[in-house]
Amino acid sequence: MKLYYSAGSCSTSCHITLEESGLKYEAVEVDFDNATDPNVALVGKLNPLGTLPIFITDDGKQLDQNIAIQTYIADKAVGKNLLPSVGTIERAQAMNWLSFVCSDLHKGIGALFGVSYISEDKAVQQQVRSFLVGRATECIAYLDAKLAGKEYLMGSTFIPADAYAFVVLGWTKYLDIPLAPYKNIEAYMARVASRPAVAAVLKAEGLV
Ligand SMILES: N[C@@H](CCC(=O)N[C@@H](CS)C(=O)NCC(=O)O)C(=O)O
Repeated sequence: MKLYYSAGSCSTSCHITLEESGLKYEAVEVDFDNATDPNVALVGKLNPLGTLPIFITDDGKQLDQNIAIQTYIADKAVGKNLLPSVGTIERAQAMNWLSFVCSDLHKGIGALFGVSYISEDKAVQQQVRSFLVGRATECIAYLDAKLAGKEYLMGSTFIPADAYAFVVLGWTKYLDIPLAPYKNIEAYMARVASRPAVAAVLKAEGLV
């Protein structure tokens, strides 16, 4: 299995799930800040949308959406309990979290990176930013409330959505959105960061 990732982006969550899985994999860095990195051109060829993650299975099939990649890895990691069994309500709840993180949290927080591309006018940027911060903090506050009394999103078991939420919530430090008011999230971030697989991936991607 091969994962193309860029350090600290949403693809880092697939990297974490791979590391948690204990399966054999190759992680290939794509440096979007370096136009001469041949992997940047390769990404454009493999995925016309130009986005990561890109994941290649052992038999050469491609997946390029976080939810599908994370689910595939978790299902392959038999005995690791990364996702509940297919057909159970717990499975649906874990997928519910993966969907929330992908559609609401990721896109809610991630949209803030695009503010300066919308207009050069600072007043417009400020208006757009406050609109987007409103939506992002709604998702963050929702998550904080849901984490009350829990170690992870599903309770005491770590799931791929935890890897994904951890990575996306980490972007807030670049976006001037303080997490300090969200005590459950603060404790959750430290808890996830202390997992050996997470620490190994942060080190491998040069993020610590
Ligand atoms: N719908 C895709 C979205 C993936 C996505 O937004 N990837 C971002 C990184 S977080 C990306 O590769 N953006 C291109 C860039 O940074 O140039 C998924 O859920 O996997």
